[in-house]
This record gives sequence, C-alpha cells and structure tokens, in this order.
Amino acid sequence: MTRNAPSQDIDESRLEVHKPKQWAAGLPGVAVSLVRGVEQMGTGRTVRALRLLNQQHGFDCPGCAWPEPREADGEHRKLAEFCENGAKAVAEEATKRRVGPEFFAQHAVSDLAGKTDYWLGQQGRLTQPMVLREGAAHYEPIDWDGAFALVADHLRELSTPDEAIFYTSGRTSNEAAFLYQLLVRSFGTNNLPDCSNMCHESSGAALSEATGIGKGSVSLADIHKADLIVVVGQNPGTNHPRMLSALEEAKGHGAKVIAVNPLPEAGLMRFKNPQNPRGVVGKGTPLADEFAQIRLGGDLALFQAIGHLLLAWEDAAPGTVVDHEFIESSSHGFTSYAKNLREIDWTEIDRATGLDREQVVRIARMIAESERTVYCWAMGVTQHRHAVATIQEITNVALLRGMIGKTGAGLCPVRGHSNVQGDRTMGVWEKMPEKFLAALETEFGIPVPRKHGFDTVDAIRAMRDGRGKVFIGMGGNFAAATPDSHATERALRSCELTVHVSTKLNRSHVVHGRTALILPTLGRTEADIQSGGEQFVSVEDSMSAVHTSRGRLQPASTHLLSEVAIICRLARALFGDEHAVPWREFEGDYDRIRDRIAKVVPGCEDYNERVRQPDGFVLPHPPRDTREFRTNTGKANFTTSELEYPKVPAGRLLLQTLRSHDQYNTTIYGLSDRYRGIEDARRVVLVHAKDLAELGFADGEMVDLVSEWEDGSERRADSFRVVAYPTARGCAAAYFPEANALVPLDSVAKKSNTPVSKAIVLRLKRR
Ligand SMILES: Nc1nc2c(c(=O)[nH]1)N[C@H]1C(S)=C(S)[C@@H](COP(=O)(O)OP(=O)(O)OC[C@H]3O[C@@H](n4cnc5c(=O)[nH]c(N)nc54)[C@H](O)[C@@H]3O)O[C@H]1N2
Ligand SMILES: Nc1nc2c(c(=O)[nH]1)N[C@H]1C(S)=C(S)[C@@H](COP(=O)(O)OP(=O)(O)OC[C@H]3O[C@@H](n4cnc5c(=O)[nH]c(N)nc54)[C@H](O)[C@@H]3O)O[C@H]1N2
Ligand code: SF4
Ligand SMILES: [Mo]
Repeated sequence: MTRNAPSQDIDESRLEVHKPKQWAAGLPGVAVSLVRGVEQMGTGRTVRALRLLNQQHGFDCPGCAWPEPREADGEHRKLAEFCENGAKAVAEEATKRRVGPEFFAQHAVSDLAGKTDYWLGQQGRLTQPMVLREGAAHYEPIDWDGAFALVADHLRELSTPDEAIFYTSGRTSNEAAFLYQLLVRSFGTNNLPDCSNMCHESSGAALSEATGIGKGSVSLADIHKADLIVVVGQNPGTNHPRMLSALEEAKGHGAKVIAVNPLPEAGLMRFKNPQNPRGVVGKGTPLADEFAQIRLGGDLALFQAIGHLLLAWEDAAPGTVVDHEFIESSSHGFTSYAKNLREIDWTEIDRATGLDREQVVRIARMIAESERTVYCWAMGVTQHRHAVATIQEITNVALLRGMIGKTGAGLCPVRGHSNVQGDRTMGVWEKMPEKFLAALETEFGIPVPRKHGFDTVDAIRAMRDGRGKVFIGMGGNFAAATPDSHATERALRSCELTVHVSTKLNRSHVVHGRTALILPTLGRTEADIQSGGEQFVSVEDSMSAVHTSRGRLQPASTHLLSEVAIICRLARALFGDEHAVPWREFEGDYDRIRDRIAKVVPGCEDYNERVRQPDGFVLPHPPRDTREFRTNTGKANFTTSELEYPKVPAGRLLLQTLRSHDQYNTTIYGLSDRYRGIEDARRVVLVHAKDLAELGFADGEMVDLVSEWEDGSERRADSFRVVAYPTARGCAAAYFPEANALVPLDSVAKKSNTPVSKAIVLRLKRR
C-alpha cells in the first residue's frame, strides 16, 4: 500500500518549533527512510530499490555527488551504502503515484500555478508527453513524434540559434549530457546554462586559476587518512550524509575536525552511525573539535587571518610552518601573497567574522601543526559576491602548507547533484575550452560555434529582453531554482516555447511560454531497454570517479523515453536522418555513444572498457596525481585579494537561503527539518533571539521579508514566521526556494556570475 499524495497545500499555521538537535542520523534516520519508502513505493519496491542503491550492479544514488568507497583504494562497500536522504531521493523517484492525462484534464494550469512546490512534486511521476497549446487552459496529451516536430519547428523558425536556451540540471547521465551538448552545438549555439552556474561555478573559477583544474583534488581515501578536516560553509548531515561516516572514520584514526558555519548544524556536532552499535545505543561520535560560528560572508577574512598567523609563526621560527620545498618547486606568487598578509587589520577581521580572536589563533595552530589537511566546502562559500576570492584564500592556506597532491590532503569542493561534475566533463558548459570544441568538430565533422553562450543569469536576462525565445530544460526546475523569482517568471512567460524533460511535476511546467511541452523521462532507478537491449549509463562523482549506473525497476509508465532517446529523436526531427551524427545508432546502443566520448573527452580513453571495471575509473587530475599545475604560470598560483565582506546597514540582517533536511533543492520531500527542530511549515525566518529583541520583534511573530539591493530597489517575500534560533549574530536564514524572490538577478559573484544566495540585506516588516 502507498499513501496518497497531499491533497492540500502546506498549512503554515501548523508550525512546531523544537530545540535544535545536537547529533545527526541514528535510528530516527533509518525510521524516516523506511516510512518514506513505504509511503511512496510500498514495501516490496522499497526493499528492491534500496538493495540496488549504490551497489556495483545497481544504480547510482540520485541524491548528492558524494562518492562510494573504491576497492582500488583498499576500501569496501557495505550492504547498505546509503543514507536517509538517499533513500528519500529514491522514494521520490520510484514512487507509485502518477500524474497522467486525467490529472491535467482535472487541473487547469492556472490552478496548478497557485500550488506550492511541495504539492506539485508530491502528486507523482509524469507518464505521458503533454502539450499546452497557445491560449489553452489545460495541458493535453501529444504523441512523441508530434512533440519533437513541434520543438523542431520552433527551433527552425528562430532568426539565430542563439535565441534558443538549453538548460541542464545535474542528474543527467554522462551519455545524455554528451549527446545533449552535441545536439546544441550541431544546432549552432553554446547556450548551455546549467545548475552548476548557481552552485560550484565559483569553485571551478577559483581552482582553474589557482591549480589549473576546476575540480577537487582528493579521494574518499584521502579524507579517511587526513589528520585535519576543515568543513567550511557546508551542512553534510543533511546534504551529504555519508560524509559523516567518512569524518567518523578519520576521527577513529585521530583526525580533528574544524567546522566553520553560522549555524550549529547537528551533523557537524555529533554523528550516531546507524551501522555500528555505538551509533544505535550510545552517544555517537563527536565531530567538530572547533566550531567557528562565523558571520555570513566572513570566510575570506578568516582565511586571511589564518594566512597571516601562519606567516608570522614562520617568521618567528623559520622552516617550521611554510612548506618551502613545495613553494619553490611548484608555486607562483608566494612573495606578493605574503607581502599582502604581513599586516592585517584585526578590527576588520573581527567585524567580518564575528569570531573570538583566540579561536582564530587556535584554528590556525591546528592548521600549522597538521601534516595532512583536507579542506571541504559547499554553498556557504560559493554563493557570495566574493566567493571566488574566498576559495582562493582557502587554497592559499592549503598551498602554504603544501597540502595538495599528497595522501590525506587536498581541496574538496563537495558537489551537489549526483552527476553535476560529469555533465561538465561531457561538455555541458557555455564556455567549453577550444580543445574540446575542436575535438568535437573533428570527430563528427560538424561546424562547432565558438562564441560563448549564456550562463543561467545571462539566459534569464536574454529571455527578459526578448533575445531568448525557446527554452529547453534537460531536467531541473529552472523557474524555482533561479534567483529573482518574479523577474525569472516573467522572462519564462515571454518565451515562445518552453520545454521540460522531467520526471516529476514542478513549477517550471506551470510558469510556461506561449506554448509549452512536458516530456516525461525515465529516472536512474528504472530499467532502460533500447533496440540494442538493456542499457546502462555512467556518472562521475565529486571525486572524479566515473562508474556505471544500471536502473532495474519497472518504469513509471510504458510511454516514457530515456533522456538519450529524447535527445536522439529530437535531433532527428531537427536535422533529418542524413545528419553527420548517427543519432539512431546512439539511441539503440549506448556503447556507441561511449565510443565517441572516448575520442572527444580528455581522460576518457577506452571508456567502454574502463567504465565496466567493478568501480569504474578515476579521471586524471594533474595536481593530485603528479603535482603538475596547468595554469597560466605552469605552477600553483597564490592569489592576492583585498579583504572583503558584506556590509549591513543598521537595523538590517544578512539573510542566507538554505535547504531543510526534508527537500532536494526545489523538490520538497516533506515538512520535517528535524535537526533544526522546525516541523510542519517552511515559511520561517531564523534569527538570533538577541537580534530579535534589538529589532523589536517577538519570537513567533508574522513578518514580510524585504530585501534591499544596492541600486535602491527592494524585493519582497510575504508571510514568514520569525523563529528565534542560535545563528551567528546579525545573520538570518530562510529556506530556498521560498526566499528566492529576494535575490536580485544582478547580485552575482565576481568572475563566476553565481547568484548571491547567501548574503541578502534584509529588513523584517511587521504584517
Ligand atoms: N538532502 C539533500 N541533499 C542535497 C541537496 C538537497 O537539497 N537536499 N542539494 C544538493 C546540492 S545541488 C548541493 S549544491 C548541495 C548543497 O549542500 P550545502 O552547501 O550543505 O547546502 P545549503 O543548505 O545551501 O547549506 C549551506 C551551509 O553553509 C552554511 N553557510 C551559509 N553561508 C555561509 C557563510 O557565509 N560562511 C560559512 N562558513 N557557512 C555558511 C549554512 O549555514 C549551511 O550550513 O547539497 C546537495 N545534496
Ligand atoms: N536561493 C537559492 N537558490 C538556489 C540555491 C540556494 O542555495 N539558494 N542553490 C542552487 C543550486 S546549488 C542548484 S544545484 C540549483 C538546482 O537547480 P535544478 O537542478 O534546476 O533544480 P532541482 O530542484 O534539483 O530539479 C528538480 C526537478 O528535476 C526533475 N528531475 C529529477 N530527476 C530527473 C531525471 O533523472 N531526469 C530529468 N530529466 N529530470 C529529473 C524533476 O522534474 C524535478 O522537479 O538551485 C540553485 N538555487
Ligand atoms: S550521501 Fe548522497 S549519494 Fe550517498 S546515499 Fe546519501 S544522498 Fe545518496
Ligand atoms: Mo547544487
């Protein structure tokens, strides 16, 4: 038996607030996985699905990009190699609930537009291609050929291919991603914005300049072997739960953990591993040895202060702190970096970080004494105006101590979507390097455009200004995930055609262009049978390991096509059957796609053979493998940055938008942010009790959120309840995507153009 989807929207008045938890996982996590599984999939399917999750013969978790243990590193997979949120991700996809043509006949689009993301997503899996014709009130069924012809007609009518925008979310397989970018470039544009533009783009930009490669330099085994792990701006207990097992293992070998975060996230404090007896009945493992409760955006200042202290200690006792051998042989720019940090303004550092100076010294001391340090970070670092500089300042400290390209040490941007890194490797990027484009051109004999395309923010601007007319989304939920919700919705509504390849109903289907299509697709968990037999796909995790994923469950509907099939059939409708690219052959047998990936994508030689090895293979990473840095200087670059942090006028707060424990980005699994003690509601704003008192608001009061932007403009999100919460002083937090309306489109990170979702100047307005 499965339980029905919610018939009503969220009743925000049911909010319950409990004390935040001091520990993560344990038995409640196991219980929630099972309950959610059975509610959505029934008992039999739950057992089948969870047995296949993250196993070599099964499918890759559609949750986050955290890696599995690899035999080659001397590590072993467990029988249950997943977490509570992985189980929820599977339940959400493998649900037995369905959204078919009757559903759309019953609900007008205008009705659906009034529903929350939670309600929309919980209705179930999409089963048939649907079209919303110009002026119609309801989506109606359309056959696949009709749908592809419609898209091809619209694309052909554009005055330039650059009027089309092809978005990708990070769940798309390597095979589909490779074909998608090939279709887009064959069509004649590089307009390939992706979710990464809103996510780790800042990490890519920072690391490419500093180390010559925009990816992290550690393996899971390095984390296990580190003696110090610094976790900055990340909430692993919720967003990368199995990272807690890795931290626990490292701690078992004596490692220390430093957590830098404005919120005392339960998953940073203590972990009760449900897979060992101590985690079930005992107190679990304490995680953070130092918890630095930093102000939003204060990390650049913190790492400058750390750099300053390390240099000062080196001066006092030469040869004890700085790794001179590494710096001389492999780095560039150390002298100007050191000069910049010789003198720092401690008052500014205090103001930016809000930290106790003694704690900063303690943290620097731990870093100075560590022989093997791993630095992990995520959205708390990447979604700031000065994100790129902040990541480079973290990198500087790592380089100073030679913490790259050696066992147990390195840089670890922890990726979000399960294949977001693979999509980039396969060419989904609006500005792929010349080498890749030239290889594509040679391999297929098609002209490949060189002009850079639109990223996410530029795509919104283009649609707003009438320069973007057709929007196609390969997964994701563009309307809800992007900043400045009202502006973005207007932009999407001004398109001639919006098309979404999706598994579940979401906001982007109801914020539509003049004509709109929903193309339902297979998920990771489902068997994919083509003319050449049963297919598997491949993905790359956060640590550059590429491996197979084989769905086994029966598909949600017989009408579904795989993403690969959708791309190939659209390409044939658009280019005809005489095209230089053998689309039909690719659709029938994914080995043929991998043969071509092997020829075009660096590091993917013998792809078919190597991906079939038990744990797949690891892509080359020159700094990690041989301390080779393919930067402009041929060395690892130290970067010199000005001290920068968000300035907040009196009477205002600084707001971050973040994930609850019960959502996957815009997909809301449920209403239990268990670790933070927030239950049954989502429109809440968390503020420190003392700030509330100073601002004259009471815990539990209803407010509107007003954001103030530097050009004097304001944005609003109405009806939030204030919750007194132990965040850093002067800071506030609200959930994404409810608070996205507050982020101005032009508020972006320097160099990466990533929306600044973690530093919004906020005024509370009494209702
Ligand atoms: N269950 C689940 N898993 C997920 C996702 C999900 O939605 N649900 N999303 C996936 C995706 S796409 C991504 S990108 C990742 C996101 O993973 P995270 O980056 O962990 O996600 P956020 O919820 O945005 O949390 C940001 C964390 O950084 C802290 N923070 C915010 N601003 C600052 C700051 O200025 N400085 C510091 N030091 N800390 C700060 C916040 O308090 C919070 O703990 O998770 C992935 N995994
Ligand atoms: N304010 C604010 N905004 C943010 C963030 C933030 O922290 N704060 N985080 C940003 C980040 S890090 C990210 S990554 C983006 C996320 O942006 P997106 O990736 O665009 O959003 P998701 O919510 O992950 O997409 C969910 C939808 O994907 C579809 N889907 C799920 N599985 C599949 C599949 O296998 N195939 C296909 N084709 N479709 C599938 C379903 O229809 C589902 O509704 O949001 C960004 N936006
Ligand atoms: S840590 Fe991430 S990839 Fe691993 S099971 Fe959990 S959600 Fe899935
Ligand atoms: Mo992300």
